[in-house]
Formats: sequence, structure tokens, C-alpha cells
Amino acid sequence: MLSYSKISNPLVKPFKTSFGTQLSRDAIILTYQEGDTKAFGEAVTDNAPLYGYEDNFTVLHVINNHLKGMFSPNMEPQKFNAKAKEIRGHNMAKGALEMLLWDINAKREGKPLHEFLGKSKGYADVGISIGMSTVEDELKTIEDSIKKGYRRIKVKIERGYNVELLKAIRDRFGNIPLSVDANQGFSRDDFETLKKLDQFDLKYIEQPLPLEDINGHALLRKEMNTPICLDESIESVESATNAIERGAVDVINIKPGRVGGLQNSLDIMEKARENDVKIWIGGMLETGIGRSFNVSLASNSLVNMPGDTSPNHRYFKKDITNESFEMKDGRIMPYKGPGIGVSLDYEFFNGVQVEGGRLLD
Ligand code: OSB
Ligand code: MG
Repeated sequence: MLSYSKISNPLVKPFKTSFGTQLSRDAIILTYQEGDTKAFGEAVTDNAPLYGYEDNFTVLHVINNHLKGMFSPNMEPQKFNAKAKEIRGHNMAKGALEMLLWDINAKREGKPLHEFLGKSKGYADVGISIGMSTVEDELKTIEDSIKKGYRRIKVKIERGYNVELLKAIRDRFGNIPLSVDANQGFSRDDFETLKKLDQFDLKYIEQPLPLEDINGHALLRKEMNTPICLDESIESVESATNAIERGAVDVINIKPGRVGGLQNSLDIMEKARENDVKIWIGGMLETGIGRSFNVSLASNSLVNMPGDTSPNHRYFKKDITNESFEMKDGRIMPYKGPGIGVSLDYEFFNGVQVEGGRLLD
């Protein structure tokens, strides 16, 4: 049986980006049960379409009315992808089902997902993504993150909140591995401001311009020394190829939820590496379920920069999974159990569930 639950779990701290402030992780969790085996999926959407055009409501609508008829628990993820291609867009809905299929298939083989995916290094290098706050508060968080061993610090920026923040960070912490994420917050009129960021020797600037503006990123890339990283703009192998061919990108932040799942992620990763574009695995404040998919993919040897896959406790006082990731020397190891290797803490899960129902018998 396939069912869904919508949960709302408060974040330990509000997460502010150029597109808004998230106070809780409001997620759609998919559960498939077959005998004693349970498999899971998670859509990376939120209640509002602020990061991309999908939200929790469109995900449920698209799964219920368009995708579930194409889905069978007995198929391989690639087969599902081939059928789901008929439906335009809606990668986050597709990704939730596709990842569920990876979990089912890995569990049938009795293998942990990172091994089932292949080319695993057995660990993922971890960076932290810090939401906007006051400069003083961010400096405190950064100090704490460096002590914890994070391998890269990423701060969120927007118009009017960038140069001063970065000056303060470089003054206090010197040459730490640092990057910025604008979440589409700038436009082609802001190139002079953006060029000022070159002085801070950043690893990259992530998604400075609107996601549609591939040409704009190519123009900016010619004017800036800071490498350009794309997140929201990369939705498929085709959009990755387009961005590469237009000279718009140095680094890609892959989120399996955003590109329709793990197979598309692997294909984009291959394409990027063939073209000397660097790769890391991002996050969307996922619960322990989505997080385990991300960590499994981040362990792949095609990944060559630290990603946004912090341990669960960085986001939640209590997560819905019984297992939680630990970081040691800035690294996280995927779980050893079959598939994504997590079980749900049902007492807690039921407490944070706000809605639920059956999708398929
Ligand atoms: O742009 O990478 C992003 C969170 C929600 C939506 C978009 C983004 C983010 C993050 C946090 O940066 C990454 C994480 O720690 O999960
Ligand atoms: Mg981003």
C-alpha cells in the first residue's frame, strides 16, 4: 500500500533566505508498505511555491491525478522516469516517487542505497548553509560551525545584505572556505554590486539571478572572477547541458528532489564532470527521510565539493526518524541498513502529522 502524510515539524531556528522565512519543515512523506518492508519518499516542497513553482498542494495533486497511474512498486526507477516524462515539469512530485522506488529496489537487494547507487566513497563531505540573521548572530553561528568541523560555510545574501556581512566574516575568520547563496535575489541591474563580491575570494556565488536567466548568468560569469553555481536553474540534464554550453556555470548544486530524482541527478553529475563543472549535493531542510537520500547521493565519487547535508539536529529538536546522522571531521556516513536505512519514530511522527491518506492499495 502507498500512502502519504503531511507533517509539520518546527525548525530549531527560523531559516531566512531572499525568498522568505521558513519556521517549520512542512513535508509530504510517502510510505510504501509490503509485508514487513517499508519504503519511504519525501517531496522537497514547502507550503508555498517560493523556491520553485511547486508546493505541497501541487505535489499531492500531481501524484494523485497524474503520476500514481504510472507508478508500480515493482518497477525500476528508470522505467518510472520514462513514463513520467509525459507529464511536464513537476520534478518534485516525480522525485518523491522516483526516490521511493530506489528505496524499494535497494531494500529488495538488501543493500544500503549508497552502495546500490554505485561508486560510493562511503562518506559525504559536509558544509553548512546559514540563514540570514543579524551579522553578529551569523558570526556566532559560523564560529560554532567551524568548531564543529564543517568543511564549507555558506551564507545567504540578498540586495542590501552582502558586502558588509562578508567583510565581517573575512575580518573575523580569515580565509575559511566560504560561499554565498542569493536564491535568485538579484537582477541584471545588480552586476556592479555583485562584482564587489569578487574581493572576498568565495568558492562560488549560488543562483544570483532568476532561474530562467541562463544568459544572464553567462554574462555575469564573464564579468566576475567568482565562480557561478546554479541551483534553481538546473532542472534536468537538458537545462544542465544548456547552461554548460552557454558558459553560464562553474558549479552545480544538485538536489535530487528538484531534478526529479536520483537517476536524473546521476545523469547531470556525469554530464557536469565531463565538462569540468564541479558538483555538490544540496538540501531543502529535509526530514531524516529526504536527508538519507541526499547523504547517499552525496557519497558518490562524482561529487567533488562539500554539500548542504548537515546532521538532523542542526534543523530539528526531534526528527521523525529514529536514526540521526552524526558528523565527524566534517564528514557524514550513510546508514548501513538496507535502502535509506531509517525507521520512523511513530509516536513523534503521529504527533507532527497534520494530514494523511491512502494513494494506492
Ligand atoms: O537554496 O540551497 C538552497 C533551503 C531551502 C530552500 C533552498 C535552499 C536551502 C538551503 C538549506 O540553503 C540547505 C540545507 O541545509 O538543507
Ligand atoms: Mg541554493
